[in-house]
Amino acid sequence: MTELPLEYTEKFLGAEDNWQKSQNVILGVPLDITTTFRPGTRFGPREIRFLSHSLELYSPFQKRSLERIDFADAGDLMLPAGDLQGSLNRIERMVDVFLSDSHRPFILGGEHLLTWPAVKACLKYHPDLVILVWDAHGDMRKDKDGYSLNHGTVMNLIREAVGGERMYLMGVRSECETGMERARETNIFLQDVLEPMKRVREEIMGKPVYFSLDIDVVDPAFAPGTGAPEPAGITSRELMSALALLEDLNIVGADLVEVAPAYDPSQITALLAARSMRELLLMQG
Ligand SMILES: [Mn+2]
Repeated sequence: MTELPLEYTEKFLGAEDNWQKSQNVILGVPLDITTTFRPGTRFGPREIRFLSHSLELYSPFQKRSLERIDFADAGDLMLPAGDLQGSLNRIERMVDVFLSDSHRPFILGGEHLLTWPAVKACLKYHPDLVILVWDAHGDMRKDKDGYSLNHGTVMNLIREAVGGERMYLMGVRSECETGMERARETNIFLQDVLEPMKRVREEIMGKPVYFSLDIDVVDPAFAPGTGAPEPAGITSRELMSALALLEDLNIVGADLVEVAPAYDPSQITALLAARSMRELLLMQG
């Protein structure tokens, strides 16, 4: 495992340490290289894990406890500092290692570009993969200052790989004009997440789904700790209601990205992220 070094961290609430024995695996991916505005997502995984310990193991809504969920925390994937392509390759290989042994990855980011190598690995095992994204931004730029690998191009990279018809983008309220033209080739829903999820749920039921939750889909009032906050987002209650609609979907991989603790002095963003991850994990029971 020297090629894919894992760093020991505090574990997520209720997680086992031996990921080889668990079907569901949390992986921290502190990628923080291409952020265009405020950096700092490399500290996201650590902060989300820390805040997870303020939550209950049990959810009165799902009537399930993390104690009875088969999941482990593999720690953080160590990334070669400053080496973007090397980092992306390592993320893809790690997700591949999980999927090749029937583990289901739940990634804590990190910036949104990490979704690209994670999806690439998933496509090897699930060529009919559906991409479900909740994000304030379309991330549909072709490039940023000439560079095609960026957290603002990630959904365009995926669109070019899988085609827009298998992508469902929800909660979008910010994108450049040409990016919006590309976004219209996907199933894009502006502003809202809950109503679109009610409409789309049956359509994607049974299909292998990669779910990507960018915390900035939530209004900055509830989730200020992120690199590129965008006003007029969904509430934390709407996020929980929308997450409940993921029940019984065939999620083969997921990530939760863009938590940047430096702008989160009250830690509510990391706490909301931890709560979201708890709900996702409880659904795997
Ligand atoms: Mn975003």
